[in-house]
Amino acid sequence: MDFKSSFMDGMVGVGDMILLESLSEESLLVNLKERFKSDEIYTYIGNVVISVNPYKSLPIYSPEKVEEYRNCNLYQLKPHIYAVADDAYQSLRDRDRDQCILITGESGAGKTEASKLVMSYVAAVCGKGTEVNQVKEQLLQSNPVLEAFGNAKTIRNDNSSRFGKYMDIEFDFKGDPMGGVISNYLLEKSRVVKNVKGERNFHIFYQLLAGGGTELLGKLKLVPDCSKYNYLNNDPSSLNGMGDNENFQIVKNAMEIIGLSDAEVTSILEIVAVILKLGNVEIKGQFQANGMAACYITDTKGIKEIGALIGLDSSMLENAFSVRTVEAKQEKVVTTLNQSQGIYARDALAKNLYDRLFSWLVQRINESIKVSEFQGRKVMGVLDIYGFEILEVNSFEQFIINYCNEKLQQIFIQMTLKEEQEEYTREGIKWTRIVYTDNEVICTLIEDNTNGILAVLDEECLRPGKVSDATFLAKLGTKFKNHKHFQSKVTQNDKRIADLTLPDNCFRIEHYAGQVTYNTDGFLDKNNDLLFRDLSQAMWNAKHQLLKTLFPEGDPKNSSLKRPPTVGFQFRNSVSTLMKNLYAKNPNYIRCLKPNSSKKPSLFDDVLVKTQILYLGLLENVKVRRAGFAYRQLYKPFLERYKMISKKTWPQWAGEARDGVAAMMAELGIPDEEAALGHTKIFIRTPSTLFDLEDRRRRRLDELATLIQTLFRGWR
Ligand code: AD9
Ligand code: MG
Repeated sequence: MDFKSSFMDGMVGVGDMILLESLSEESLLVNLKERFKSDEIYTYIGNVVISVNPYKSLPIYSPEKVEEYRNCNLYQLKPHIYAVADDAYQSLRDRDRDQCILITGESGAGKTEASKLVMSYVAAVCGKGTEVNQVKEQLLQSNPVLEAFGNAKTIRNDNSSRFGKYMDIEFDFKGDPMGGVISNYLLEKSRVVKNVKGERNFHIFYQLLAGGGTELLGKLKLVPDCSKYNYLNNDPSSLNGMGDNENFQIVKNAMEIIGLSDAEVTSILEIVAVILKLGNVEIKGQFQANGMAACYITDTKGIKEIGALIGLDSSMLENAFSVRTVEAKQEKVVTTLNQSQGIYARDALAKNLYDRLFSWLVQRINESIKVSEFQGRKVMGVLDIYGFEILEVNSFEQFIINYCNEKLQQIFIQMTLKEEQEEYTREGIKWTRIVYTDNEVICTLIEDNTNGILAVLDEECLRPGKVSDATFLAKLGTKFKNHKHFQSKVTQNDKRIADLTLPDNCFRIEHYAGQVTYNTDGFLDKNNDLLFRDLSQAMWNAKHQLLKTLFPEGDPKNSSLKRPPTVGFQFRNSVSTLMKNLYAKNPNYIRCLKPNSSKKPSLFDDVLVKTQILYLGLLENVKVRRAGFAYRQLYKPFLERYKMISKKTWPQWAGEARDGVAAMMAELGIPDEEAALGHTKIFIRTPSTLFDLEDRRRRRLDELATLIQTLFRGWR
């Protein structure tokens, strides 16, 4: 066993990759693989924890494990997510520093599981007592509810989060949890109306049908059979083994714990039922006597059931699916919708209903778990947000998701550097500037207020006249034709760039994580996200209280309300708020890796993992940590480990640990610039110096063992 393996006793591979001897993407990969094969799924880069999804249950999350990691020093035990959670919690409680836990990684890498492990660890180690326990229960039970409504089975993950989530857990001065606040980001609402082979709609639809029971389903006029609903994917392979019935009971129980009343739960489920029924409303096309295309609803039974559920005359709804009223210069102009416009209106309503219901649910949970201002408030924020996505066809959603990841990478680099700098300052060590790859130029390309891609998109959405995805793309082409991270084929003057393999309707961005080609079809529509006014007015007219509150713009009093901000604009603003929020806290990172694409245990796909190492910027991360000082340790444990290699400190050093370490370094001839002495820690610049210390230690231990054996033989 060489140094690398023995540094932390009983360790497979290197537990902290800062100490890898040779540094390359390949060496990180080999190390992670070696550890994964022995079920060591956690590995550090300094205080960042890398987690490789085991796809099987490991015996490492027991209450005994929680006890082991409680109040331990990050480096005393094997790398574990609990160690990071504990470090964050201790720092919050004892050093009064707000914390954030940033969890990143691609779909299926284990972010949501990681966030739950952190939450359950913190819940296990923080305060006790009936009231505190109730708060903990509510915070934890928000997970199954939000997962039921916000997660779905996808090809990549059976329980994929289709929204971004940031949760602030609030503690009092003693470190007891008081409550929390959840923020949600951009739900993938297109899933409500779109079937993809092998994927499902949001879990709640199937859960309700499987677990609702005769009485409830009877009231909602639903049948317990997914195949009867057009919005549900009926591919049997996607339905098996999901435990929908059991999960529905769990979700109902969780809603009760959170404090939702029976009436509220019924209201929520009524809206879920309405959405299922909307999917079955069949819209056909016809021509009117004047030759204009129009549409009509073939079977009015479904629409009557919807009307009955929400307390609305179904003719109003029928009307909203077949005409559109536009007000121009105080005059109302009514136009008929053709079949595809009618279908579009129906689907738009279903998507909007679901999206608004989801946001309402988050707000409702917040009402239950929020606490009024109190003194000594400390916060731990947990971020579980969609990872970087490169799909076969990348659309507006991927653009937004990847922009968010670009920002997270930026903040990751900035905060790692900031943290390094702060630690050096705290310890009184001379600061050395670190060279690193900056992705600011890509962030600016996307988000710049006037010249970014999102700004151009908004400009196109708000511009009167003939605008389309194509005019948007052409504008981008002209604006960024010389940008080194942007490529497209067509410019405004329709000058084609011949040597590009890009399709005409696409642009490409060179992200920090790799190239992504975005198809602009639907960009304007998705960014606008407009709901025909006839639909929102119909919804507002319903007697169903919850439904009514979801459509405030349907109130005639609000009809002069300004156009709602675009999706891109809102997202950019919420990301900016999030970044400010994170920046003010002490960061803790969990970076999740997915070992294979088939969700199988014990399978490690080298190519797949290497891609993730690359785009998570792990090598960059190690380099940044190593650029200043690769290794640091408190004086006492350092002296304990190495005291045998110096005559001055062996067998015992009587004075201060710091002086002992200084004496040892002087005796070994290690220069100041290689080993800097801070106020509480020693900082070692290059790993080879540490390897050398470790070699000396091992040789010395061998000598001592031989000596003891000789003595022992002598005695016999
Ligand atoms: V997505 O971007 O929301 O699609 P996540 O959140 O990164 O994705 P998730 O946490 O849902 O992935 O993990 C996917 C699946 O991997 C889980 O449902 C578990 O079956 C499995 N998993 C993840 N982490 C662990 C773990 N620590 N131990 C065992 C795990 N299984
Ligand atoms: Mg998730």
